[in-house]
Amino acid sequence: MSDELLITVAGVGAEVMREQQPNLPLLPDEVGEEYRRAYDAGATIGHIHGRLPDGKPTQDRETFRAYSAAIRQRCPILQQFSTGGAVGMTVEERIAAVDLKPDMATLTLGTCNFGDDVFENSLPTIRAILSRLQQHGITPELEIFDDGMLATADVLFAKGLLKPPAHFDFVLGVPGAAAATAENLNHFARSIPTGCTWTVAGIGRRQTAMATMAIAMGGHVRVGFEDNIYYRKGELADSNARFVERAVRIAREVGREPASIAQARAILRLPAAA
Ligand code: KMH
Ligand code: ZN
Repeated sequence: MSDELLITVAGVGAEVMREQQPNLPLLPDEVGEEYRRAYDAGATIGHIHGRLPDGKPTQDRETFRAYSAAIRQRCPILQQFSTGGAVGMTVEERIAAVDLKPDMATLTLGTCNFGDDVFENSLPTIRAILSRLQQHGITPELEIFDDGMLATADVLFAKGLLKPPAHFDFVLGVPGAAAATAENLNHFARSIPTGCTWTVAGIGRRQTAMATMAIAMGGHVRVGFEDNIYYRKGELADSNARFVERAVRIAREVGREPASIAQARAILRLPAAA
């Protein structure tokens, strides 16, 4: 376990709309400012989805290029592109921007229900995304929404397609996938190979409880509008940074400091910055 805490800000997502969360950033400068505020508050990884100005989700390369530049202009937060995109997107759409060579990109290790929809990640889809990431030398973050996805990780490790240690993100609380419970978090954290690191993304009102458990267990934390729009019951968060600030306060109470960018690179086994 590292004492330093990785905090990922997932500030945009593909599902939440302005009608639900008026502070959702959509334009590049809005995204840049929002991620800069989150970085100033202690976040070291920015998980990025694309949106058109009207809020429609997109994985278009030019949108990612503009977001990436707007963030980079303002702060050195590590950039992690989503390859999950939004449900229903084709694999080619989902990976269209990875040739921009972000610091990391997500790789979901299985199909699951996603509310009324299905988030499709068959083995051929996983292999196609992984191969594109490897072609560009991009470190994947392995997204685990359900127990079976841990078994898929084992298969990929056994076949040598992935090499431990890897970094996992346990996304707990999506309707139709694994619930955000202490039992599931403990089970997931114990199921990954020795030396691997992990983050938890608790969905909805379980975000803070899951983050608190992860902080105590030696894991890492993801917060932001993609997963949760309320600061507390009935109160919309006025920015993603509020969630980061709260994670930092909780971490400091148990003796953990937010990681610096250099520490985050070391924890994630990313190459040192050029
Ligand atoms: N929007 C979800 C369907 C990822 O970023 O890699 C998928 C997702 C996962 O958000
Ligand atoms: Zn995402």
